[in-house]
Amino acid sequence: MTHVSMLNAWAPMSEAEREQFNRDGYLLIPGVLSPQEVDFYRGAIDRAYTSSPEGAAGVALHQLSAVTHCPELAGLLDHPVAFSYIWSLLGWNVHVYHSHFDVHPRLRTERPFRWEWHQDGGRQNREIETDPRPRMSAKLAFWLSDVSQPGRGNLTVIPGSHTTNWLPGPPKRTMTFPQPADAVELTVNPGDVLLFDRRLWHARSDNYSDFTRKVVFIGYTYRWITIRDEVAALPEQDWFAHLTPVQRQLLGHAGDGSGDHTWGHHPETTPLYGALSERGLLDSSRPYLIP
Ligand SMILES: O=C(O)CCC(=O)C(=O)O
Repeated sequence: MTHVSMLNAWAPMSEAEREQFNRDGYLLIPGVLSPQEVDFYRGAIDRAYTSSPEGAAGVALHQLSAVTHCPELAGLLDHPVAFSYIWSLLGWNVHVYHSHFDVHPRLRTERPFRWEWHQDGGRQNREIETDPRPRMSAKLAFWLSDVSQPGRGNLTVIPGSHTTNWLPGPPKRTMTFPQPADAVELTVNPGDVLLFDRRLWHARSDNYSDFTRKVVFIGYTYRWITIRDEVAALPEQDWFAHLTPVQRQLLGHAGDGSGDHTWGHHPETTPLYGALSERGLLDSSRPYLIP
C-alpha cells in the first residue's frame, strides 16, 4: 500500500476522466499496480501458465474464469485504485461476469487471418433493440508485461466506437478484410490499467515480438445480469473463505443470508453498498429502491 497510486484508493473517478471515458469508450490509467504488485500477479499467472497444457506446448493461453483458475488474482477484483472506476460508473449492485488471463508468447509462424473485432457481451449485441445499445458493463485490463511498443500483441481499439452498433466486417471471421482505418494499437507498461466500455470495438493483435504478453481482464456488470464465469462451486474451496465480503460479492456469492439478492432490494446486506456507505461514497443520483 506504499505505492503512490494508492493515494487514489477509494477515490471516485474525476469528472475529467469520466468525460474522456464517455467520449473515447476507454481510459488508460498509468501506474495503478506497484512494481511489487506486478511481480506478484505476474508470478501467479506464470505458475498457472507453466502448469497448463498450453504452457507445456509454449503456445498462447486464454484462460477464462480468471480467479477460479488462479485464486492469487483475487486481489485484482477489488484493487483499491482500479475498482474505484467500476463503482464510480456502475455503483454497488455489481459482480464480475466474465474474466480471463492471457499469456501470449511470440508466434513462431504466421497465424492465418482472423477478424478479431468485437464488442463484449455476446448476444447483448443482437437482442437489445436500442441504438446505441446501453453500456451494461465495463472491463479492466491489468497489464503485467511490457507492451509499450506496437507489435507486441497490443489491444487494438477504435476510439469513440462504443456508440456505434455495427462495424463493417467480413461474413466469416476467417475471411480477410481490411483493418478499420481508425484503429489504434494501445501501448501500455506493466502496472497500467485499461478501463473500457464493453461496447468499444476492440481486437487483440498478434504478438511476433520477443516479449511474452501477460494481462488479466476482469469484466463487471450489474448483478441482475448473469455470470458467465465458473463460480458456482467456489464456496467449497478453502481459499474462498479468506476473501473479503466485497470479493465474495464480486464472485457471485454475496450477503449474510438475511435477504441480499441480485435485484438489490436489500442494500444493507450487500457488501459493496456497506463499503461505499461507510466512506460516504454512495451515488445519491441512484437512490435506494422503496422497500
Ligand atoms: O486479449 C486482448 O487483447 C483482447 C481481449 C478481448 O478481446 C476482450 O477482453 O474482450
